[in-house]
Formats: sequence, C-alpha cells, structure tokens
Amino acid sequence: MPRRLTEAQVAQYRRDGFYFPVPVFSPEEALDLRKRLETFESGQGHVLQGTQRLKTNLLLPWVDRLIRTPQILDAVEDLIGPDILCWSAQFWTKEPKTVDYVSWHQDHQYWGLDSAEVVTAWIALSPATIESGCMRMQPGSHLVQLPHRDLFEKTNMLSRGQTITEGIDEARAVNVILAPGEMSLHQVRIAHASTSNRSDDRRIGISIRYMPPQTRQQLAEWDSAALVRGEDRYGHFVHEPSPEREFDPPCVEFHRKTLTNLVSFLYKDAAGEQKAEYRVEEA
Ligand SMILES: O=C(O)CCC(=O)C(=O)O
Repeated sequence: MPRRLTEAQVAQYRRDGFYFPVPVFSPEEALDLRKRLETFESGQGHVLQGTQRLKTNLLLPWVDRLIRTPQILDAVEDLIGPDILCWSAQFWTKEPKTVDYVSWHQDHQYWGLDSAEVVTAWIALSPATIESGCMRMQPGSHLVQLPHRDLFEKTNMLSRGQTITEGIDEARAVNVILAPGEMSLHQVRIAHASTSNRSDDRRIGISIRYMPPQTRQQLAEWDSAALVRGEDRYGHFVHEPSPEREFDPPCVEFHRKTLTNLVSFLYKDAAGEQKAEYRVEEA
C-alpha cells in the first residue's frame, strides 16, 4: 500500500517522469523555513552562494531536519522503497528580476549515479510560477537519453551549462507551478529547465535528491550521502553526519571534503579540464 501517493499518482510519475503538486508544508511552515534561510543570509551578509548551496544539510541543522521530513520521505518511499539515502540538498534561488536560468538538461548524464531510481523532491519556499521561473518538464523524456553539450554560460545556474541539443519540444513542456510548501518529484533522467525570474519576489526552491542504497557512484572513488530512512545494506556511500549547530566544525570539514570530491567531476568538461573555480564558503 502506498504511504503518501495514490497508485494513480505513482503510475503518472512512472509514465511522465515527474509528479506534482504534493503538499508537504502549510503556508506558515513554508514561511518559517524561508525565514530561517533569510535570517541566516542576513547574518552572514550575503545570500547562500557557491558550495554553500550544495549539501547544505551538512552546514545548517534545519536543512538536515528538512531532508528527514516524514511527509517528504513517505512520498519518496512510494517511488523507491523503504531504504532511502539523501545524496544532496541544493538551494535554487533566483533573485527578483534577474537573468539567471537553467538550460534543458537531464541530471543522470552528469552525476555519476548508476540508478534510474534517483528522485528529486523540489520544495517551494516561495511561489514558483511562470513569471518567477518555475521548472519546466518534458513528459516522457526520462525514457530516452538526449544529447547534451557543456556551454559553461555565466547566467546558466548549472555547474557546466549542460544543455540538451536536440529532442526538446517546448510546446509539450509542462510548467511545474507550486505554492510555498508544495513539492514536485522528478526522476533523474527527466529533461527539465527553468527560465529567469521576472517577478518581484525571490524564487526559492530546494532540491533534495534521494536514492536507494544499492546505487553506486561511477565517477569517483567515493561519495557520501545521509541515511534518512530504513537501512543501508550496501555501504556504497559514506554516511554524512548531522550538524548540532550552524557550521559545526566536524560537519564543515566533512562538507569541504565531500564537495571537493564532487566538484572534481561535476565541473569538468568532456576533456577532463576543470572549468569552474571552487571555494567552500565558510561562516
Ligand atoms: O530550480 C530550478 O529551476 C532547476 C532545478 C533543477 O534543475 C533540479 O532540481 O534538478
């Protein structure tokens, strides 16, 4: 029996490669999460940036709690089973009236994870609308691997500006419109993108990547993930610690090590050249 999604919703996810909206937090709870983020940002004097945006569960205790939210995990369990690792929690903030965008891409090509079971829960902390640059998805595109090129454009929010070169039909794209506190779920091979934020508010989302523990990392000797539900009987990923406070020194050190490892393959071009500067932002 599914825990959170109906059988029809699971079937829709398997057919289209994504499903939304799934209510997770009340508007008040979503606002509280947004305030936590923004209080942290004003405290440090700048928005979350660079590697602070990735695996933020190792830096901020409330993000570590967020990746373990039962309402999220129940839906993820319906898709990938009861043993769940969280590979990453990543913030996607587009400031009001800015040009940053996300090109059409499939995550599976770049992450090195060998499983098609990897699922992203994208949680809206502000309105994700057409105007604010919500995600767009091409239904059914998770069933085919589409060709990409790395363009490394400055306004592209992706690590290497990875862009699908053929196979996207804009007319068939679905706008993933979400209210604060709602989430979408997308499969690791789905072709998705988002345009820039033309609204007066920040567009804030957090992508939480979940996978079953049998998944392997193919692009590096080791990798890490947090065990958020059930058991890990495979040991393919080093388990991430939980911070007891903001920028807890052992977790900051772990974050530095695991991000150095990630960046060593996420930011390389096809010829193996490192294309982006890497700096861990520490408070
Ligand atoms: O937030 C966005 O606009 C893009 C997010 C994305 O590409 C992802 O979560 O895989």
